[in-house]
Amino acid sequence: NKKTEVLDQPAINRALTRIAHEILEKNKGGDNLLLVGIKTRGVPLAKRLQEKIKQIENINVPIGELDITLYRDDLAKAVESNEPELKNTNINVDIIGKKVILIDDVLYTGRTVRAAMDAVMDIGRPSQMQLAVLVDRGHRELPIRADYVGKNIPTSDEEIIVVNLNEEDDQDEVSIYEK
Ligand code: 3GP
Ligand code: 5GP
Ligand code: MG
Repeated sequence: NKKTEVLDQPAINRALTRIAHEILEKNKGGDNLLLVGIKTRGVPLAKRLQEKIKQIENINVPIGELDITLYRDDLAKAVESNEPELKNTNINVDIIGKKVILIDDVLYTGRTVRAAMDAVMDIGRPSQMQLAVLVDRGHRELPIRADYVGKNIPTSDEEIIVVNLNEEDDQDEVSIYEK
């Protein structure tokens, strides 16, 4: 059960500051952006990016949230057949024509993001979707990549990334655990 810290509080903050600048650079400002956090920890990350964009350009970018949970069939099925599915949506902004930036803590197989893209498309057609993640741990099973990455952390299947955020866990820390 070995643990290695990969990002401490200042490093997480710097990565998010950089991503906020990258979002503004790529989109030539904050017009028509909508930040959508994927629960649980994508939501506080979206709020932090919203705050940083406010500090940098003095604009208020709207945010929304999606709750996508790994769907587990009650009948004992193979683990591989479990697919993430939408549980709840809270987006009180018109999505049509918006540039939606999905935000999650960890990108792994890409299946959560695929479900999130479906959920957004069901609500309304955005002009674009982009993806920001704090950690990309590799092992994609779908052709999905992030536009903004806090840190690439190549992992083995035996390792998991633990993301602690102040809002949920009373500290900011990203670590690798060996199972
Ligand atoms: P999150 O809701 O903040 O994203 O999936 C529920 C929680 O379990 C996630 O928190 C995530 O941090 C944690 N987790 C750790 N390893 C895994 C994993 O391999 N898959 C999933 N889906 N979640 C994981
Ligand atoms: P994916 O659907 O890409 O396989 O997994 C992405 C989702 O699962 C993210 O919401 C993320 O929170 C969670 N996840 C997958 N692997 C890990 C991991 O190693 N650590 C953490 N903290 N979350 C993970
Ligand atoms: Mg997550």
